[in-house]
Amino acid sequence: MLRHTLIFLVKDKRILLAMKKRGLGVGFWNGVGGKQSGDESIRQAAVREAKEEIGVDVRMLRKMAELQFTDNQGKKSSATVYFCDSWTGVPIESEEMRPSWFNIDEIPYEQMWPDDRYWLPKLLRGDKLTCQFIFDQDNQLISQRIEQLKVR
Ligand code: 6OG
Repeated sequence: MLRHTLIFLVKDKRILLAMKKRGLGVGFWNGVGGKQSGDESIRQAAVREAKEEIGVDVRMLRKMAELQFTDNQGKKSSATVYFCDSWTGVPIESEEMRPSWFNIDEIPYEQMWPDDRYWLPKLLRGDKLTCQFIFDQDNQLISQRIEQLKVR
């Protein structure tokens, strides 16, 4: 299964989203992240992607959610979601992503993956979740299941 990472920098009621400039999810605001590769752990992948995509060194990742996606072919992928409130460096644009700060009550869900509106508000209230989403051929959400995260 393809495993992805997602990190959201979160501080003082603001959240850092980044506009995906190419590839999967182009045109959507999202956390920063990408595919786990080689023999790295999922946390190592998350750290590496944050550096590559917005130039920051993240510290103290808080695991907030485990998302599972199934596409219309039945193919499954996952995303492990972390919040981070401690990092060094200033987020900068890369070839892949353009970062921008948003107030947590002004998150542009209409320009994000359609699943995000169901789990991100809960994470921002402190919930830790396990979620399953099924998409149809037009990338519309056709099924969802959201539970409290059990395994850490
Ligand atoms: P690269 O292809 O750039 O990684 N991703 C999703 N994020 C959300 N919020 N919802 C989805 O619903 C997603 N599917 C994929 C994971 C792609 C990035 O896009 C995220 C990765 O961070 C289906 O390596």
